[in-house]
Amino acid sequence: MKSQSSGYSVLLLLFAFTSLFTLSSTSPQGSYHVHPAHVRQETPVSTTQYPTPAQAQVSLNPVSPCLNGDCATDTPLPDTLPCYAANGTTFDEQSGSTNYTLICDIDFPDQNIYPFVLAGSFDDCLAQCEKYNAENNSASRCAGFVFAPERVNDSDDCYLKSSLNDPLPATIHLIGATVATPISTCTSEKPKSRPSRRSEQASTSSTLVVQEFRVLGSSTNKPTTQYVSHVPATPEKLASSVLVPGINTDLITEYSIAGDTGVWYGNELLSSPSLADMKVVPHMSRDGGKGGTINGTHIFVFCDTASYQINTTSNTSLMVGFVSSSVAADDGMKALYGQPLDLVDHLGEWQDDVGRMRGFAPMTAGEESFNIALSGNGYRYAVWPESSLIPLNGSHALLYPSLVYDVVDMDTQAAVFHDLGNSILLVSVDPTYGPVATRVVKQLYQQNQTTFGTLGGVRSWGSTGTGGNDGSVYLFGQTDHGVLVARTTPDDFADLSTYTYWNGSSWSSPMTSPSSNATMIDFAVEDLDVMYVPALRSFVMIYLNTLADNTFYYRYLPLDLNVNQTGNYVENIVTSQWSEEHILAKVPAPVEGYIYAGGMHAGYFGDDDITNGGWKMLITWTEHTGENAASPDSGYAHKSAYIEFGTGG
Ligand SMILES: *[C@@H]1O[C@H](CO)[C@@H](O)[C@H](O)[C@H]1NC(C)=O
Ligand SMILES: *[C@@H]1O[C@H](CO)[C@@H](O)[C@H](O)[C@H]1NC(C)=O
Ligand SMILES: *[C@@H]1O[C@H](CO)[C@@H](O)[C@H](O)[C@H]1NC(C)=O
Ligand SMILES: *[C@@H]1O[C@H](CO)[C@@H](O)[C@H](O)[C@H]1NC(C)=O
Ligand SMILES: *[C@@H]1O[C@H](CO)[C@@H](O)[C@H](O)[C@H]1NC(C)=O
Ligand SMILES: *[C@@H]1O[C@H](CO)[C@@H](O)[C@H](O)[C@H]1NC(C)=O
Ligand SMILES: *[C@@H]1O[C@H](CO)[C@@H](O)[C@H](O)[C@H]1NC(C)=O
Ligand SMILES: *[C@@H]1O[C@H](CO)[C@@H](O)[C@H](O)[C@H]1NC(C)=O
Ligand SMILES: *[C@@H]1O[C@H](CO)[C@@H](O)[C@H](O)[C@H]1NC(C)=O
Ligand SMILES: *[C@@H]1O[C@H](CO)[C@@H](O)[C@H](O)[C@H]1NC(C)=O
Ligand SMILES: *[C@@H]1O[C@H](CO)[C@@H](O)[C@H](O)[C@H]1NC(C)=O
Ligand SMILES: CC(=O)N[C@H]1CO[C@H](CO)[C@@H](O)[C@@H]1O
Repeated sequence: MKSQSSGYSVLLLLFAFTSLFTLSSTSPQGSYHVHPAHVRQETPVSTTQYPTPAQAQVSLNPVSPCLNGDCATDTPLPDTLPCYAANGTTFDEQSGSTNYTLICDIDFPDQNIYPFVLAGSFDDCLAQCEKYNAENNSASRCAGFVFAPERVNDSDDCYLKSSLNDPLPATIHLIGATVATPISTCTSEKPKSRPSRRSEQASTSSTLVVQEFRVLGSSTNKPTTQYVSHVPATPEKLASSVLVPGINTDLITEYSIAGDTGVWYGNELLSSPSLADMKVVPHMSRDGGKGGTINGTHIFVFCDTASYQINTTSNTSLMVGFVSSSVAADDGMKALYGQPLDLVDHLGEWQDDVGRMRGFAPMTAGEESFNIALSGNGYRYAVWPESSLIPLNGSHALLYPSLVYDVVDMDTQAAVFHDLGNSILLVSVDPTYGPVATRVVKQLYQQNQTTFGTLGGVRSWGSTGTGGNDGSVYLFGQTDHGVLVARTTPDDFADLSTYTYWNGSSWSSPMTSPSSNATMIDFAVEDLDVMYVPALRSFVMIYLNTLADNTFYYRYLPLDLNVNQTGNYVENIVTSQWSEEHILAKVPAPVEGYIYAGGMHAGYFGDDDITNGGWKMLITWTEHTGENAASPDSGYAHKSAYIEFGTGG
């Protein structure tokens, strides 16, 4: 099982730059003067070692397969291109090994690998970045670079960047390029472009402000010490003719759900299950971790999850299980006391007493059989829940996990993810066995379609009020230039023909094209939550942009919107004007990479929660620890923070 490694391979587009201030004030043209601030970074800033094969695949991966038909065509190299033409485009570097995204006139201060590099051209600067990575691929990475064409052949015209935090506008002309970097299996849709800086004024004098932001720390995993003693269903073995590499969507749509996948919550095979002790308490390493609240249970849903058996006598670890999704629930409400979350894996998650998991999202027999036969060779189907829970009613919520065909090059560990649309999970909580998902639709949207729902959605409660079964369900569709919105009803969400799409003026049946400009917001986001905030009588969105800048942002609709809770109040998200962008929280930069899978955990603070009339909000995200997945710190850290809002004048 190759697993945790491919867990490392989604790329993100990053950016590169140098502070203009530093550039212009400390590196006058023709001078070899070196500012102390630069000297500080003379040696590569990060010397993190990648201890496992899984993590060693931090190599430049090819940019994602062309999704949704929005592939950039190869662009001429930008030395001669005007910046506005190059801004944000992706190009295939001549070597054919790496795709870059160009960003003009933006800098990332204080993250230079060297004080500066002399380069004869943009191409040369790019080549130095590649050379650095070729030679130093187990130590720090060149995440991108900026080139100052006006200083060409001066000493300080090329700056290699070890990371891409805090992008700032530059005050001299810079052409930067950012390389694709592996990040998370949880992110099958890659960031593709920078957000527009269009600023929209709220049409109100009141503003929403952040009064407090406190990082709580890394969540701990507490697996149960018991499991449901049952004989697992024997996996179906398909004919060898279908167990061959290559996309075959019949494996998704034409087979029933495999009996040994999905959380065990009781079935006809075992009328009186008995609980038995686990022989070992497995160690977990897992990606993602957004969630939400169902009738008082706070659940967290993860993507690729490995479980390990740690032998403390021999000091060895053995991966015993690997599933493309798993689930845990809050234990003890620690965030109420300002502490990191404790998460517990429930009884129904275990296949056996040594810690093999059944997975959260049920797999079809086609997907399962294929993975058993071919995942060792680098081919597998994955079902990745990536959004926060979309409330459905008082007992259920929805998730629209993406369906992905993952191909890993077993030599380089480079992974390519083929987006195969999405699926629908109906999620509830079994009092004994824990959170459980039913895969009510095997494949909803298909390859090359906008996967409405995978980015999340928002519930519009009807006349029976919060938790009822009327009203509408709004679903977000991620594109490289913004977010489209679809709508369906709580009765008909499993029937794609009931979905209508916002086309800029009304809800109409034909699916909006991925290039449609009828967006709720006209910039790309990596993660998004939109919620109604009763205390404001308005809506708030929180999101991570595609700049990998370790920052949560928020926007809101005019406060005291004339929303009528019993009307179609959520429609305001496409008809009203969102405010300009505000910073919700700047998260300390992780040891490695940057934060992702950032979301709001709706309802954590009960009546004080922002979604229930209060001002408090729990946010969570995931980052890489730089550690071995089997180590006590695991490969991923799921973190949380407490936010308190207020209003300003
Ligand atoms: C670069 O991106 C383009 C368009 O997305 C794609 O066709 C090409 O194969 C990519 N090149 C590499 C080396 O990944
Ligand atoms: C490039 O894009 C950034 C961000 O949108 C913008 O600030 C900058 O002015 C653009 N540069 C050019 C030359 O168009
Ligand atoms: C910069 O230097 C390179 C090699 O030294 C040379 O080929 C190139 O013509 C120079 N460029 C300019 C603009 O002087
Ligand atoms: C742990 O390792 C020791 C020493 O190699 C071995 O004797 C023991 O059987 C192992 N325990 C398990 C549970 O595998
Ligand atoms: C176990 O292995 C780790 C890493 O190889 C080492 O740092 C640690 O000291 C070892 N512990 C024991 C008890 O041997
Ligand atoms: C919510 O949970 C309680 C038990 O804690 C249960 O009595 C109630 O029926 C549940 N509500 C719904 C809508 O399922
Ligand atoms: C919520 O919706 C699900 C799916 O339609 C349904 O099975 C369940 O009974 C509903 N729960 C309530 C409390 O109405
Ligand atoms: C999606 O697009 C790719 C590339 O254009 C194409 O090869 C494939 O057949 C398309 N798939 C579907 C289901 O339309
Ligand atoms: C949106 O849909 C409505 C109703 O189907 C139609 O009349 C209108 O022309 C559409 N607008 C656009 C911009 O497509
Ligand atoms: C969206 O807007 C862009 C820029 O104005 C334009 O090039 C594009 O054609 C528009 N897309 C559609 C589907 O109208
Ligand atoms: C909201 O709408 C309902 C139904 O249209 C109406 O009966 C009610 O008076 C409205 N409430 C407010 C506060 O406008
Ligand atoms: C090409 C390049 O920049 N290589 C560097 C790799 O790292 C060592 C030190 O760790 C530098 O000395 C090399 O110059």
